[in-house]
Amino acid sequence: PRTVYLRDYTPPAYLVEEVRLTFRLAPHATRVLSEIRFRPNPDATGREFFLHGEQLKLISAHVDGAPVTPELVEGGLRLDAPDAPFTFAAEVEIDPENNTALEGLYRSNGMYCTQCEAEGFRKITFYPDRPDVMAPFHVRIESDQPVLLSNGNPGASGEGFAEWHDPWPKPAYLFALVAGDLVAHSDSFTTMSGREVALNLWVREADIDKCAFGMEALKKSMKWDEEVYGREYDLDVFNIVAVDDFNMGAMENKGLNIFNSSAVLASPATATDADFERIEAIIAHEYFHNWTGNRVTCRDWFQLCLKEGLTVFRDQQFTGDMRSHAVKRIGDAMLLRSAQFREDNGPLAHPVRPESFVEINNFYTVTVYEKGAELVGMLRRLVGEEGYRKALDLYFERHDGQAVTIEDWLRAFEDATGRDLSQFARWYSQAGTPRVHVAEDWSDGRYTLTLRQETPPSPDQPEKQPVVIPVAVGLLNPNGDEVVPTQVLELTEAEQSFAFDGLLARPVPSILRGFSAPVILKQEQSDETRAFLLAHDTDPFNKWEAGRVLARTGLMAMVLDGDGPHAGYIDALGRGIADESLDPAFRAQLLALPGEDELAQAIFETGQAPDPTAIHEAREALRRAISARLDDVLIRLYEAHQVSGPYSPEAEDAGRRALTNAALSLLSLTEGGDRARAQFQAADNMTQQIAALGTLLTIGEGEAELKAFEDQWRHERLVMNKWFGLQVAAARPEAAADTAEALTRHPAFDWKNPNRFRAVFGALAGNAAGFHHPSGAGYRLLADWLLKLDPLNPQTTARMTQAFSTWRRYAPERQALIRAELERIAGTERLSRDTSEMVGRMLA
Ligand code: HT7
Ligand code: ZN
Repeated sequence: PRTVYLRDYTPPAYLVEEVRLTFRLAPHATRVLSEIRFRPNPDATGREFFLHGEQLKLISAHVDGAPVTPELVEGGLRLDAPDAPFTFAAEVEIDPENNTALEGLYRSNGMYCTQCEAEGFRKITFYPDRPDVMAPFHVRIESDQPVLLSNGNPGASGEGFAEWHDPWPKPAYLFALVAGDLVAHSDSFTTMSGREVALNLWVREADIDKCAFGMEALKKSMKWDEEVYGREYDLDVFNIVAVDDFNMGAMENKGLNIFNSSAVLASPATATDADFERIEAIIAHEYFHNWTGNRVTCRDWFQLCLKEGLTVFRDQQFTGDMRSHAVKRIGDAMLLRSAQFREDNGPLAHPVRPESFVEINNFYTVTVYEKGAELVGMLRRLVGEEGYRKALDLYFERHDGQAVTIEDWLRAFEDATGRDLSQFARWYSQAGTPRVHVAEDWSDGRYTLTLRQETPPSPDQPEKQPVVIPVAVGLLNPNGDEVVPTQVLELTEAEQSFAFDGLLARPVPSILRGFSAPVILKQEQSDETRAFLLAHDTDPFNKWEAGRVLARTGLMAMVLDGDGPHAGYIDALGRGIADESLDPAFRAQLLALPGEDELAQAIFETGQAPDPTAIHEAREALRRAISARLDDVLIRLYEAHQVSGPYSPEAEDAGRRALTNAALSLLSLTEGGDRARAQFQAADNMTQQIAALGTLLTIGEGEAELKAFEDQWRHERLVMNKWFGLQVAAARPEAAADTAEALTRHPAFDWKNPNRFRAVFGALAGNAAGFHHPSGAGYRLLADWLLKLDPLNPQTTARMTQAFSTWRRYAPERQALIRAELERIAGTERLSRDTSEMVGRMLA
């Protein structure tokens, strides 16, 4: 397969003035008629007329009304085209029913829907399927399905047809069409200039009771984008459709967002607090793309972080504003460290702006999204809130209607703020997580912090240059009072010192406050200092971080040195969770121990091979010790923070439930399952019900409740995904693969549905000790199923191969087992381009 390089970019030979599409929908033989008005691009370097097209049956083609016979080549067609404006028309036939890859036009539960990002439009018709070709679209849909939707504003409609017009020029990846038997939850929004926008959330009739929350989230997002970014919506309607078969979370198609039903449907009985928060964030994310992605789009797919990093940053800000900034920041940092640092420090490492790809779908990664968002956050920290808003205003004003690059983005910041960002630009091109080493000096009343940065080599990048790292620092005196409030030190050199004068005593530093940069801090610190910061730090992130580091180092000592649980840590934790001045959601985060994968990576960083079994046992032993030593506090927390009254997914109640459920899970280790059983019986919402069930399964109980849960929810597919996943997640290490395998034989295991497949196999990969069990059964089972899925759905398969990406961390026996599975996958005939690229990179 061909590798595409950023350096090879050339502008399109022809631009599109306007597109007219007619869809005659039929399950196996949909006809797509296109009329595309082209004009030569004055900025092009060549005049070759090439249209992308895949899996299309060409029925006829015309240029300016005259029949033509294009040359059909791999990936599209070629034609001798005029060096002047002309209209190309084509009729093609496609087979949505047999489209199992869920890319292009496909069917889900009898409804027609599309997914075109990144390169799916070429499976719908012949077109220059590249994001720098933007055009207004007219669409006519002919079908007997009752609801017919496309992008933009509605036009004429009648028996068996509907027309849509999207006046805003857009790339083909934002095209969407939906046709199905759907009902709408409708509302409206009045924009800041007084325009009325009709809002509809389209779902299957049985799901109409799960729409209210998503609709509220949409209205909040529209208002927030006006207030915080000055961005107004620009069409008469905004439609969202829920679809069961979907490869990712949701898609921001212009005026017609398509959502994985798991990312939009929620009712108190069927969705957890975490689901509600995720749904609010995804609705916001897709809506925010209307400006950051749609009105201003990417020149090419290498610039993906231009829209994704920025839009993730915006949705993070939104969630912080709606809920708690501190709790959100901790959650984001946990995700970055667990998933992005893992990617950045392994064989799949790539820059936030990659320089080559074989299959672009493989680059919708945590690096592009989450590290991409961190880069926006750092820019904001460096230029300040006001400078950031000025830069964004300039970016929108300058580039509205354009397809642009990271250079354009950074230039808007430079021009708006006068700051030189040439060194900052390295963050976009250099892969790997920088390490920042801290050295301290205290003499004659002067405190000096010396920071040294280094970024380890990554694939294709042996040498790294220093980057600009904003390090937010505050200083506390020995009594725990803050003597130097937070200031941002700019680390630009390989090594740099920063002095603080006028201090009466040697201070305790609180470094990288708010997790001000996506780096790994290397700092010698005693457990006493960590406990001191856990008690006194005024920065909520670093307060939490102090507890996290205490837990992590204690756990590592248990695994590596055979230590017992550290009583000092448990006591400091007990004081933290009992502190009523702290938000319950924050205290729930204090109670969450580092995950097994995080510990594996931390041990690997010390130069040793992690043993997932030993890590699991140490973590369980620490949980039991916390349960035994803090049982009084935990019981008090559990009882005092119960939520009374009707369920609300808002942050305050959700925080109380997070705290009581964390306490419940720990308490059950010494108390047994009675408390959890009682909670399961009494639960009137999914958060309480599933937390109780998970607690029971983890202690080897809950068989009856598991059955009752299945009986209650067998007709709710989103809830059943939880039922499938929970059993695998809670399985003992030696039983995890068998549990997953048994579930694949359950009649409701619809493996072609990505949500169901991920429920079982995502949970298997997430059960670290189970997946890495020395028998190798977890590896074999996952590889078997990935090979089964690959011919049908390469995108989801390739994504899930990442479970194997950490293989080089482990001892030789485990490495050999994983390597054998990766080689088995790589050696399979007709493996998809997607999966082949992923396993190839992992084996390289
Ligand atoms: N921009 C979208 C990314 C995407 C996608 C979504 C659904 C299915 C396949 C997809 N491929 C790429 C989602 C987003 O970031 O908002
Ligand atoms: Zn996005």
